[in-house]
Amino acid sequence: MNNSKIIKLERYMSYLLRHHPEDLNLNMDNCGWVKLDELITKLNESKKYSENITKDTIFEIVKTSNKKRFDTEEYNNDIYIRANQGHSIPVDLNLNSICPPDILYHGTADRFSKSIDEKGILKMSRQYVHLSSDIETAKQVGMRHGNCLIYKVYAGRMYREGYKFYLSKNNVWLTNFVPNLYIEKI
Ligand code: HQG
Repeated sequence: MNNSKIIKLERYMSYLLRHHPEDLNLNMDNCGWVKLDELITKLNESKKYSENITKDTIFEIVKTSNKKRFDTEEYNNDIYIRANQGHSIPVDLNLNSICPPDILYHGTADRFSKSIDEKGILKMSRQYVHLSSDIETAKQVGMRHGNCLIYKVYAGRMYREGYKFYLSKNNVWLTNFVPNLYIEKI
């Protein structure tokens, strides 16, 4: 598969595994895992792709995904795949709450700033608010929405005051809500 087809397939896998497994009638367990064989069979049956999708195609995506969006695991002789973060459907990612760095960043669009300044950073349609430990990643996330605006999040202070933080396997910081008293525009 050429690069642009791989990117398109990666995007569709994110859509399926984070938001809409029912689009291909995938059986997903409550931790977000889907059998790899089932995913491949149903992708091929969907006739969305002119080339045959194989295990190698999917493993290439898992390995080369710039954000390491997917994880695989073997259980009872079957390989399972799931998204590391970004879900809008409720899944249990089995993450333990850990102490975050003092400062994290959230990239957004400037048109959301009035509402964010008022209500804080909400998870909106996703399971968690997504934060990064570096400004560059926040910039890229924000640019997806328009004119990028970056908030500094006083995560250490939040943690000490009882808020929980989680780190996904691909190093995205997750939390349930960031009240406006812990944010500052940069
Ligand atoms: C904004 C991508 C108004 C929030 C990224 C964001 C990330 C508010 C948008 C991951 C608000 C939701 C998640 C409020 C928050 N009023 N707007 N009170 N509170 N918002 O896409 O964080 O590339 O659901 O700032 O890299 O942009 O797909 O969240 O702009 O890691 O792997 O509401 O998705 O990963 O947008 O992105 P999203 P996000 P992938």
